[in-house]
Amino acid sequence: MLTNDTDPIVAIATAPGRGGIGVVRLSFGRAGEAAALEAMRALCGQPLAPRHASYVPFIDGNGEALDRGIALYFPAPHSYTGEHVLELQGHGGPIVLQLVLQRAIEAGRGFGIRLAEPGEFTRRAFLNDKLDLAQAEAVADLIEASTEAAARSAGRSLEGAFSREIHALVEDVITLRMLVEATLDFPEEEVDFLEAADARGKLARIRQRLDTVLADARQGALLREGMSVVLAGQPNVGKSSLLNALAGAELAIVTPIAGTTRDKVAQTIQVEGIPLHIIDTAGLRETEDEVERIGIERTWGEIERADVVLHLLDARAATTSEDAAIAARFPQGVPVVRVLNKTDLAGTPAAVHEGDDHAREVNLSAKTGDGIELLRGELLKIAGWQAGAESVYLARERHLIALREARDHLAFAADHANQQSQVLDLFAEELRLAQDSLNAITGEFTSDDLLGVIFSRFCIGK
Ligand SMILES: Nc1nc2c(ncn2[C@@H]2O[C@H](COP(=O)(O)OP(=O)(O)OP(=O)(O)O)[C@@H](O)[C@H]2O)c(=O)[nH]1
Ligand SMILES: [Mg+2]
Repeated sequence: MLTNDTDPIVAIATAPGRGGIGVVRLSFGRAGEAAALEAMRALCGQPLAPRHASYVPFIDGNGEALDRGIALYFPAPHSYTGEHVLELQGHGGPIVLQLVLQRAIEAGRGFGIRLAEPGEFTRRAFLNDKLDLAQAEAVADLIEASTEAAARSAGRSLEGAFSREIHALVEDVITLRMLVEATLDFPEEEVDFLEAADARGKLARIRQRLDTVLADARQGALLREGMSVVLAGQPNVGKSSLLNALAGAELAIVTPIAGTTRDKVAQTIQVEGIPLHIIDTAGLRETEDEVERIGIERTWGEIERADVVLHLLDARAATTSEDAAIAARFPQGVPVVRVLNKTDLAGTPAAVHEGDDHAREVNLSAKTGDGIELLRGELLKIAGWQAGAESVYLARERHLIALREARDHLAFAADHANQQSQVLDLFAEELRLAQDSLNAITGEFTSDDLLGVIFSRFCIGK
């Protein structure tokens, strides 16, 4: 849907449900100050001093108080959206907030107010240069953060840490581009140019810097998205026991009966702030049982989608042809960790090592918990997590894609610079493309479609 970015808008800004305080927010768009004054008179019975907390009744059409609370008026441009904004902080009940909202719509009919769409306040903040696109996304990520690490790194992005890195990279690319473009006008100097201006050295430093940003951003994306870890193996090897051990709760049913788990059981756990989506599945074997067969089909479906597969085996038994057949069906390119479970029965110590085929192997006991730490460590390693990385900022898949694009363009530029017949205009073109990719992150040049996608995922009122 096409939004008009200048309409006056209103929404309940606090979460649905009951709470101490509930906020109704109005942003007046093109209707501006006149509309703000009209709304203040209609809703609060008086004009309000800018940025002062006024304790007033919120009144209905008959002058009766619906609620009483704090009203705040933020004249443009010093507001969240950059427009004239009125905030009514009343009591946090769903009905009373609905009444205040309806009253705001009624009072704003004259100047065309409408309900805000999801993320529309933040979209305006972006359009009015209050936030860049990466910061606007960080607002949503901060609200959605499910771990402390994710919240802290979203906070850093919102403060502009990520955007500053991107801007610094763009600045460096621009400086190099200016050098090149200037030389393009004097073709006879082309050959000397790369030497004289240390263009190759400059490019190499930019590429190095970009790699660091990309590594940090990858960590950030991990904090946001997490990793799905599928437990697979023959019946009775202890998959459900391992899920329970990792989660620290009796989530899945554990019995000595082979074929206990039929349907998948999933639980998200946090390891060093990284969400790991652990999925316990039906044991893999030939079966006549219709229900179990469907469960096994689903197991394979989960394995196809996994970021990591934990192949569980019994530490007491030699690897069987069934185990080999299971391993052969694992999808290419997905990391697999072999977990040799029940070390307490096998009488072997907990350990982690590399198997004959270079796959990682962890010996542990889901029952005693011995070795579970080693498995957590392996999972973090696969995730590429660097412990103690303080500077991580929350990033999204979109940012990673743009950073990788920029990295590739810079690599092409380096190729051009290193060829015998240095093709300066191609060198310049790759730099320009790299700059475009970086700019897309902060939203300097971003299509309307992308904005629509990004902001529609926000909650209403934000
Ligand atoms: N001693 C010991 N017993 C274990 C261990 N892990 C699992 N078990 C036992 O092995 C049996 C099977 O465990 P489950 O966790 O249900 O195995 P599963 O792989 O989920 O089995 P299915 O759901 O049938 O595929 C249960 O009796 C568990 O108590 C372990 O580390 N040590
Ligand atoms: Mg099970």
